[in-house]
Amino acid sequence: MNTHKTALITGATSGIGRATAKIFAEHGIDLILCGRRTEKLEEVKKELEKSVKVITLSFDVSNREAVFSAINSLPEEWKRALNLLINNAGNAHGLDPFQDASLDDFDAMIDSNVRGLLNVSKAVVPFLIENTSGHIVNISSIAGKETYAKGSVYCATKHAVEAISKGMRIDLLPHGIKVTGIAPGAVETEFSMVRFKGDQQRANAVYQGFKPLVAEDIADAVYYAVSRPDHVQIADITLFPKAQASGTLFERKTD
Ligand code: 8X3
Repeated sequence: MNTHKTALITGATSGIGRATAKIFAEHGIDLILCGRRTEKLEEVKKELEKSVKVITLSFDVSNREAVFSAINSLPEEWKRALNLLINNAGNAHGLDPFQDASLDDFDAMIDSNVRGLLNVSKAVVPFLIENTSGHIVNISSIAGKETYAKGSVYCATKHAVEAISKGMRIDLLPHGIKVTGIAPGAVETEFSMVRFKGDQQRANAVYQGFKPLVAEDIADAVYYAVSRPDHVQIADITLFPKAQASGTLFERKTD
């Protein structure tokens, strides 16, 4: 069994993906960094290739052909080494009551959070099986465990991620591939800026009056999951800021 780790991370240009790439590099895990923004990918590569081998692949996870052609174009030695998949790419678009929300926003979330995760996983899993070891970490959300107001379809996509993680864990069992779902609550990243389409005020309000999680906190949980002894499989991690108790319950201080 190959004990050296090589990880493919989606959404590696920012937020949780980028922080995960960083902590992996600190622990000697070689990296296949994937994202849409080529310049950003190069920037992360430059920063991390001082410590580990890094290769970049630029594609949109929701574009099936682009996903398969990029992953299948990996050099043979990278394909043979690949044993970790971090499905991180995903976003929320809008926070509106179902009756007011746009179908375009629904499509965008289904495309990145569900179709994207499926495309990348289907392209990578054959290599994990071939390499007889592997671990998939799917970044879910508290929205995968609860449904909250104005979040119907975002919550639906993350519920899908939860179901896919469970299904993968069952079906990949004979292949010795571990599957972990990580479900964060409020994490301060570009997430809210994307959800609110660049409305800085609305984005800031999400994190007002309490200390949110930061991307590094989630990266830490991802690294914990992938660094357990071989016989240990972390199925689920749900993590909140100290000031959060559910998808919607926050203890905010006003000053
Ligand atoms: C992001 C966290 O609480 O906005 O997935 O659903 S939340």
